[in-house]
Order: sequence, then structure tokens, then C-alpha cells
Amino acid sequence: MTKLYYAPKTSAFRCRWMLEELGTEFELVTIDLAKGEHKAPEYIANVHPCGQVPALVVEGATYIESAAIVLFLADRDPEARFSPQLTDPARGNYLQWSFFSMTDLYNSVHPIYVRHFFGGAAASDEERAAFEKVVGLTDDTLRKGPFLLGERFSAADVIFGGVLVWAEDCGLLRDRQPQAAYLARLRARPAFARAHGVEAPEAAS
Ligand SMILES: N[C@@H](CCC(=O)N[C@@H](CS)C(=O)NCC(=O)O)C(=O)O
Repeated sequence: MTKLYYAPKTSAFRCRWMLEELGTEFELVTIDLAKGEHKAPEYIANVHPCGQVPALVVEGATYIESAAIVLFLADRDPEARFSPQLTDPARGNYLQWSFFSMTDLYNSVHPIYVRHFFGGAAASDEERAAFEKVVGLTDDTLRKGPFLLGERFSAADVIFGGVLVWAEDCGLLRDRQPQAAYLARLRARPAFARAHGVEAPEAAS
């Protein structure tokens, strides 16, 4: 059985969302970060060597790195068509937006999101400007939309959307268009809503 080590509001969300999009049967193991369950020696030894979430167990192997997990899951199920295949012309943009999301975009959002999460200061003007510059790179693509690859929803939207959710939560996104409308489209997906559920998915019971 596929197993996801997860905590709400973290990078593990994008993995849970991808699993829900794929309709994969999986066990959700919720790790209580406030209680330090991720720093337990057993967890570090057997699940995540850095004492973090997420970690995914598939067929006895354990994987870390949320975006790699999302891409891996999408590749494993080509019929779901969330991953353009190697010779598909959409493959370049797919990889571009996936990596962009976890590098430049993530770096412009994550420190502010973490501060917000722990009740710290809101984004400074410099931080807002940095976010604006980076997120603006997706303007033309999202204006055409409805998704990063056009009509086709893909795992790149899961990775990008996961970071945009943080940007919205910490007050960086506000109502910026076209990203806010795009995020509303993502939120309307049943799998997104299921991934936000506090209960383990039915499939896991
Ligand atoms: N690059 C990793 C980052 C993982 C990560 O930073 N996880 C955070 C939650 S978003 C965590 O477990 N933090 C607890 C800690 O580092 O002690 C990924 O994308 O999976």
C-alpha cells in the first residue's frame, strides 16, 4: 500500500493532492510537527533522514522531496495524462514550470510563509517586490490558461499551485490576476478539496 507521511499546510500537501488527482489508494500518516514527531529517532532512521515531511512509500521504497514525488507519481500513471511523455512537445514547459515553482517562486514565498505561520511580521516591501517580479513570469501563460500547459491540467499545476496557496495564505498574492483566478480554478477541483480534508481519505480506511 502506498503511504504518505504528511502534515497539513506543508510541502506534503502537493503530494497528497497529486495522489488524490490520480485516485490512488493510499494510507495517510499525519505527523504532528508541533509535538516533534518528525524528529523522533525512529522517524529519522526509517522514514526521512532530515526529519521532515513529506515522505512517500511505494512498493517498499521510501522517497523524499515533494516535487520529485509529484512528478514520480504522475509518471507512474501515464494513462492519467498528468505528465507529458518524453517526446511530447509540452514536456519542456512542464519541466520549466515545475522547477521554476520549487526554485525562484518557492524562494520568494517560503520565508514569508514560514514567518506568517509562526505569527511573525508580514512581507516587507522588498519581499513583495521580489515575489511580484518572479510570479509575473507566469502572467502570459496563465492569461491564456486555463492551466500552465493550456487546456491540459498537469502535475506542474500541482507543484505551482501548492506554492501559490502559500503565497495566498501569507498575504502575498492578494487578488493578483491572472494568478488568483487560476488558483480559484485549482481550488474548484474535487481532488484539491479532498487533499485539504482533515480526515484520511476513504481509500485509506
Ligand atoms: N525540499 C523539501 C522540503 C521539505 C520541508 O522543508 N518540509 C518542512 C515542512 S514544509 C518540514 O518538514 N519542516 C520541519 C523541519 O524541518 O523541522 C520538499 O520539498 O520535500
